[in-house]
Amino acid sequence: MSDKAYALFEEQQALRGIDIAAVKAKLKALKVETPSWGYGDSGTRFKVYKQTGVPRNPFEKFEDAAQVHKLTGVCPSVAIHIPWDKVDDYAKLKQHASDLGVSIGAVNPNLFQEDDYIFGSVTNSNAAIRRKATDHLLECVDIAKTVGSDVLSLWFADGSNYPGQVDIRARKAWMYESLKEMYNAMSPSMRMLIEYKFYEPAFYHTDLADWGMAFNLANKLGPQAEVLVDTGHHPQGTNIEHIVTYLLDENKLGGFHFNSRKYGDDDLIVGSVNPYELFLIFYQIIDAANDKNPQIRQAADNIAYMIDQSHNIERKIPAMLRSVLNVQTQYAKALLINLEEVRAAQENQDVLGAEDAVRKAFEFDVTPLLKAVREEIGVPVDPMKAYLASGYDEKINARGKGGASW
Ligand code: LRH
Ligand code: MN
Ligand code: MN
Repeated sequence: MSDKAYALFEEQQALRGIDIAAVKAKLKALKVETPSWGYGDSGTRFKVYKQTGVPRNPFEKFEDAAQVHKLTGVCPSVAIHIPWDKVDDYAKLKQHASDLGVSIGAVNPNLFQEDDYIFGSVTNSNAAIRRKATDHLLECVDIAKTVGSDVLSLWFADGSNYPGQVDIRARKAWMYESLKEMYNAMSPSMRMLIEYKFYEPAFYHTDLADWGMAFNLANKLGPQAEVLVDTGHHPQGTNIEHIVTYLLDENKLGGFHFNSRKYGDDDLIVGSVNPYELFLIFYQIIDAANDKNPQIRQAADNIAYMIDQSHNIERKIPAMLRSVLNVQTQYAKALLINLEEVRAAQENQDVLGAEDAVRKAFEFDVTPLLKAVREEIGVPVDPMKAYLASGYDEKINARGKGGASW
């Protein structure tokens, strides 16, 4: 890295009233969880592509995830999805993770993989299937206890394809009943993050279709239930940063599933299509983290940042690295917003001044800053380059084809 580039950057930011030491501390504190399924084979409803070198089991998924952490220093935990990551001995998986320098993060129950759930899981009109689904949720609470995870991430594919197909109100009650049972089984340090999606795989109605429904459910369940915002789960044009801000202010923003999209739930590399949206999300979070009210500040510091992507056509590990670097870049840019300048413009009802105060932070090149931070935490200044030069991507080809799907 050129020290000159960084010196110039620091000087430029100091002149704008930005405390670079504070910005660096924030960047070092940002942690991004990667998903086990992002290392496996995936595809569309038309085809799952089989790549060479894909992990054959959850243990190998952790080995790949550990590479991402080793090179970036900011991905110390890995989300698991059960039964995609089902193993006989979860304590062994926990030990394996810890030997690799990472830990098990969010535990995601999976209630969309079996034929039994064709008409729904926790909202199925058949009580026996609802029981089975709820038992799986309880099993996941136990797994979380075994692996020492405090986060349970819930997403339901439940919904219907045609008007009149189901009793929407009955299903709403069943959803609550099931989640309440799970909620009661959680230990006090655990959080239940409730994810929503407006459509897919159900095309007429989805039982948890938007943030309002997830928010209402979380409120009814109690303080340990919060909302999970997956950036790909909204209708086109939705102001996601507004939803984020609203939830933060209500102390109900649990976390994110970051990914990028152009059309539907595309699960593309985060920040690849819409970096400004990601930047604006971070702007709102940073603004809340600087609020006068300590409760809002605490809410902003307690967000679980997770990636949720499917790398259908990309090499998995470089795709994950790219994602993490993109998140860091947009967070770094948002940290350069002079919040006092924004506030002053807002007070003067200076529309263009306020917009300018936000936008101009986006326009800085934060490469020298990120390189300096990486140097300080002892990881390669260019993690992608380091990975490609490491030989790991060639080494894993020995696994052959036919690894785990998702
Ligand atoms: C659903 C979803 C949810 C699942 C994951 C694999 O679209 O975003 O988070 O758990 O994808
Ligand atoms: Mn998701
Ligand atoms: Mn999704």
